[in-house]
Amino acid sequence: MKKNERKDLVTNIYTADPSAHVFNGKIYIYPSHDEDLDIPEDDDGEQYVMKDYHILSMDSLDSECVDNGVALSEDEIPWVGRQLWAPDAIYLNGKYYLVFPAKDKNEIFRIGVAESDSPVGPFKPQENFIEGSYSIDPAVFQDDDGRIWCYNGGLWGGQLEMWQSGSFNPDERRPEGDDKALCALVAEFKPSMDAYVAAPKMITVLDENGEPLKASDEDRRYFEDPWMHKFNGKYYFSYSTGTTHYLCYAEGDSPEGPFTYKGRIMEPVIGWTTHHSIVQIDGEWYLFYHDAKRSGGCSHKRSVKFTKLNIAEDGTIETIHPYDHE
Ligand code: FUB
Repeated sequence: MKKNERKDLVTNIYTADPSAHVFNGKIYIYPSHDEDLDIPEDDDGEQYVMKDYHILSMDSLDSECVDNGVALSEDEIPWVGRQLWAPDAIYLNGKYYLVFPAKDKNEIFRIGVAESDSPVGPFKPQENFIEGSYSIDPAVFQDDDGRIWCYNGGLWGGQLEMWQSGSFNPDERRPEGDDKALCALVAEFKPSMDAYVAAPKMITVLDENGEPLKASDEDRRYFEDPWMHKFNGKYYFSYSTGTTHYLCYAEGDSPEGPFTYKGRIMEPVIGWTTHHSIVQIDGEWYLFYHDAKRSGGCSHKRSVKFTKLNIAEDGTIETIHPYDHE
C-alpha cells in the first residue's frame, strides 16, 4: 500500500466529497469543507453547513497532503445564499475552473463556476449561476473530442425531485415503488465555461434486461455523487446509492448514456454519505472517497482519503471493502 493509502489525507480540518485530478504531474483534490459544528441531522442536509473551499495537493501519492487554505468563500460569490457543497474542477486553455453547487438567495441549489490561474486558487466567481442549472454535486468530464460534460444531481436535500415538472416545486412527490428512478442530469458546457449548450437532460441506468432501474431498487438506483471515467473507449458512470450507502457503476457507449448497471465499487463507509472520484495516476487507477471515522461517525464531519482501484481489461471494477485492511 502507498504511505497515505486509506488514511485521512488532512486532519487540520474536516473535508468531504473529493474530486481528484492530476494537473502538471501533481495531484489536486477539490473537496467540500465540513464545518466542525454540532448541528442535528435531517433529510434536507441542514447539517452540511459549508462556507468555503480549501484545495488539497500532493506531489505524489506517497507525499504529505497540503491544505492550500481558503480558495473561495461564500461571501465572495454574488449569487450564493449558503451551503457550498461538493465541487469539481477542470483545466482548460490555461485556466482552472472550480465548478460548485450552492443554494442561491431563494434557497434553490444551482451550479456555479469560478476561475483561477492556479489549481489551488484563489478562484474568482462568475456573477451568476449557470443559467438552467439546478441541484447538486457537479462532476465535469472532458471527452477525447474536447467536449465538456457536466453530470450533477442529488435526491432529498439535493432537490432533484423538486424539478420533475420542469420548474421548481418544493412539494413535488418523491418517485416510489415501480416508478422509474430519477438519475443524474447531464449537460454540455460551452468551452467558455459560463453557460450550458442546452438544458440538462436526465440520464438513465438500465438493469440487466434493458429496463430502467426503479425507485424501489435502492441498492442500485442513483441518489447523488455522479462521476465519469472512460476506459478502453467505454464510458463508466459511477454514483452513490444514498440510502443504502453503496458506490455503484454502470457502463455505456456515449457520455450521455444510457448506461447499464454493472456492480458495486465500494461497500458502505462509516457515516451516512459516501462520495467519490476515480482518477488515473502514473498508469494506475485510484478511488478518492471520504468517511466519518475520525469524528466517531458524525455524518457531517468527514475526511477524504484514497485507495487503489483494480479495473480488469473488460472494465469490471473489483469491489472495495473499505476496512478490510484493519
Ligand atoms: O457534502 C454535502 C453532500 O453530502 C454532498 O453534496 C453529497 O454528495 C453528500 O456527500
